[in-house]
Amino acid sequence: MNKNNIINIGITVIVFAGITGASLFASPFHAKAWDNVRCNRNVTGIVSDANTRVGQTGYAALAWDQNPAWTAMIPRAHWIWDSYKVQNPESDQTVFFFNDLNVIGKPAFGSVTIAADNFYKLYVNGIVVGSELTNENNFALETQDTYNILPYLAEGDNIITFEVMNKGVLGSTPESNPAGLLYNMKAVGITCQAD
Ligand SMILES: [Ca+2]
Ligand SMILES: [Ca+2]
Repeated sequence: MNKNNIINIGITVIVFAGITGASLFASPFHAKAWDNVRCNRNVTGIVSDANTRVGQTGYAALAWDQNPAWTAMIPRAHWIWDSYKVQNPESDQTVFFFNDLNVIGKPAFGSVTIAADNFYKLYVNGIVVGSELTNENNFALETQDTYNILPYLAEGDNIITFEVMNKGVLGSTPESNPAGLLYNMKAVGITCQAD
């Protein structure tokens, strides 16, 4: 509820919403707003799993994740790909993954942590905010990456795109040359309202 307190020589008159002090009292009275503003911190957190979209219509598969070199760690996230195991490990393959990051209120924080086998580009609302296109190892704890995406976030839904490339290796198998994406993304939005 909106409250305007009018203070005059020790007498306090409370004027409720819908009646303005200025219209009721002439000078020397002054209407002053004393509204309490209450703000909420709205946290959104999403990890990679089978709800991540792939291509135009599909959804990600939980990927074969038994490669001992995959030491990247993102709590609650699952390794995903467009199939359980790589179909053609001898050929380069690029897969586009999509997810929505909803920011409730004014963006105040945003981050994405990503691990990938092998290369990747990270987009927020169509803008590249990070990539690793030369070092093929992005699947270890030491080589996973975290990006500040706050400057690219808008209030409401934001589209996060992961373009991930598995590097083809001649003579390899799905087990010796696996592919995968592991991520989390977090956002905080601030909403405020007057009591
Ligand atoms: Ca990296
Ligand atoms: Ca690979």
